[in-house]
Amino acid sequence: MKKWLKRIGIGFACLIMIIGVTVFVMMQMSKFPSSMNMGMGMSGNMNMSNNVKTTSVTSLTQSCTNAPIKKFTLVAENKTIHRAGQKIQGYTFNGASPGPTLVINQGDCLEVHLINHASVGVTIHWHGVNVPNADDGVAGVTQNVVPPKGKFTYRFVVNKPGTYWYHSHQESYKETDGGLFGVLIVNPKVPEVHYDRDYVATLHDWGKTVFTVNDTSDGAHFAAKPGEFVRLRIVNSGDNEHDMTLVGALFKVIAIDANNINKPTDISNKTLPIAPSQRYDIVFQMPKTGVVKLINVDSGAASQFTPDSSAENKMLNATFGSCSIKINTAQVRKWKFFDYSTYGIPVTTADGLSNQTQFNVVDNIILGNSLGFYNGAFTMKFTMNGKTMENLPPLMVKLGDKVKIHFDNPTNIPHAMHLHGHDFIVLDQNGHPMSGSPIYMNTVMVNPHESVDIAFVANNPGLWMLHCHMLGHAYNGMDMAVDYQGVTTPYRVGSASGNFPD
Ligand SMILES: [Cu+2]
Repeated sequence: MKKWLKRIGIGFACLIMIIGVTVFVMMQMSKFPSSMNMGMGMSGNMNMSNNVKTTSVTSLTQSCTNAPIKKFTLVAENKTIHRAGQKIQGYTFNGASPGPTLVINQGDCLEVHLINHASVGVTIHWHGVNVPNADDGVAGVTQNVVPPKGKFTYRFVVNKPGTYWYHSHQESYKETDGGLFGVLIVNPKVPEVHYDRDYVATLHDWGKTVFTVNDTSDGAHFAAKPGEFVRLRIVNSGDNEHDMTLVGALFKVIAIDANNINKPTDISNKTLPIAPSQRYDIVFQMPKTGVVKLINVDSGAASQFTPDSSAENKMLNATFGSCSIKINTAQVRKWKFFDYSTYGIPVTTADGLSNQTQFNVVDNIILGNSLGFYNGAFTMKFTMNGKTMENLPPLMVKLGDKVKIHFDNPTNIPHAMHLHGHDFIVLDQNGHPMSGSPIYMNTVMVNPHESVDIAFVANNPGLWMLHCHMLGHAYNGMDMAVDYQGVTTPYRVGSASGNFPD
């Protein structure tokens, strides 16, 4: 009997020891110290020479003098969102998800009053807009998180027309995925393309089984008459690539990520692989039969939901016009992917970037993943050059630098790499230079076992994030900073401030 008690005692002591060690290890492995200067990276920036003038992100704002001011109010709230028969505990702007589509004109000053009625801190990041740094909406880098009952005003001029979107950049894997996003349309001063109808299709993932176009999981419907030209702005606000194809009409891809394609040609029987956070603007003419369908033929997460892989995922479909159309989905699934590297016609770029440019900053980033303790759990960590965000030094640049980044993905997991504050040009894929229109993006997909070279001109001083827009990957480590020399931030990331940008 005593022997048994002794054994139980030893067992109990061992158990306590194991729990103690686990808690200690998890504390050591938590992502952030209680306060971290993320803008400067963990390595700090102490070797900055004394004669470099410092500028705080708080002063990197923009005057709206002479620009027409367009005012909007966005109220963030907790809300139960009903999709596909499920009740999702999510968040809304102005009671809806997506939030309101904000429409302004090129050259307008966008003034947005964020009012936070949600139970969590919120910010707004203006995805794809090259905002002044103070308006970038990254909690702990460009501002403090707006707490429950708090307010914040974003104010900046938008000079480039196109399709953009906005979303929270505080715990974005919860808040953006949970509904805090909407679309921003900037109309050009001089019309660039003719269209009679202007529609938005926002593709969103609600967990692994529910998908929506705008606010519906039953397939969206848009009115359009035979012969009319339709501009469709496809925005992927979700965490997965979505493979979309148009059936019933030829179409042109006129812009990717609000960057116009030079001389786009007609496309048929091709599938658009739309990466998380990307925007594809397409234009098509309604046929005489009066019906066109945008259908989803994902080979990724959405198709795993589709019980029969020869069928399309109807949640992510949209119909234009009112007749019915019979689609041989098995056939459509065989269509090739649209290849932006050969689309359109080459032309000299406004910023002068090309494969011939002499770059004065060159960086190589190897995307990876490994198992380990992170965010207080044993999980898959996502890394750049083997490191997670708190250990990644920033890429330091100065105004006017010509910067080239080589992304290499030797893994089986795709990554959608997003740079804040700049448009970057895609120079090369897997060692093959681009042969069509210059392609500028805000997010580039780096597929498994592929490499991509991008480049940008450092023309927007600040502290900018470079991260995977598969927000679960960003949450698990795949973030770093591109920092302009001399720019500092008074904000901190971590539990002391409550700022958690991803
Ligand atoms: Cu990723």
